[in-house]
Amino acid sequence: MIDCCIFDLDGVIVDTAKYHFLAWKRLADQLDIVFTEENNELLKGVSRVESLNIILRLADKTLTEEERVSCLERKNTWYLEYIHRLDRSEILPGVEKLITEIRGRGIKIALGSASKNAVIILQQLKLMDMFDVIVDGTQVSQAKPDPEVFLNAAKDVDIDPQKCLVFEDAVAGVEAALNAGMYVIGIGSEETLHQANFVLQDLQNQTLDQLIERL
Ligand code: B16
Ligand code: MG
Repeated sequence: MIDCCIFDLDGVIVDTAKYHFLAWKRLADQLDIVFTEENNELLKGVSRVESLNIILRLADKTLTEEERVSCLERKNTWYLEYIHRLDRSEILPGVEKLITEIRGRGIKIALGSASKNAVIILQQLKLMDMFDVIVDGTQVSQAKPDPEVFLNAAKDVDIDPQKCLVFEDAVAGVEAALNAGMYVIGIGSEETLHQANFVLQDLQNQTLDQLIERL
């Protein structure tokens, strides 16, 4: 029934949202925009460019194209300072065990992330070898909830979308998986991710058989 598992990165494999927040907050402070952790929820699964748009809209602020590019560069430089300090202790509970089990059963594993920093993050976590295919923000033109990122992953491993299972923490990501015709397990709160086949708080103590049984 499932021949490929596709993992989102931020919020599923590692909690980088806190580093995105610190970097966006630093930028917002420079721009005199109030930006809270609650606002940060709006940025989950959303591309870097669209994240900046959301922050600017919060304060009804417009920037020139040149200023926007400079903001995006500054934010990413600060974000990368945190990412370069990431290590394996930050892999979220249960993730590595589940991925190891899936690989052991000969099921394909892909990454489907909006992040343009996905490869650096996987390298820091020493998880690169676990993935048959990596599709990230450097390779897609349409952001989630468009299904492009997940459909490309399925195509690259040559598996029918209907036999793919996606793990996602963002509403836009859950919608992207459903738009791709895939199964999706939400990681996070039932309240926000209710469109998923089902929702788990995290991947701790989960086996693939238990998950498939609930789909
Ligand atoms: P970057 P995911 C997404 O990753 C994050 O959830 C989102 O908050 C971030 O803005 C986006 O990546 C772009 O990240 O600035 O590194 O290119 O959850 O799709 O793995
Ligand atoms: Mg995510």
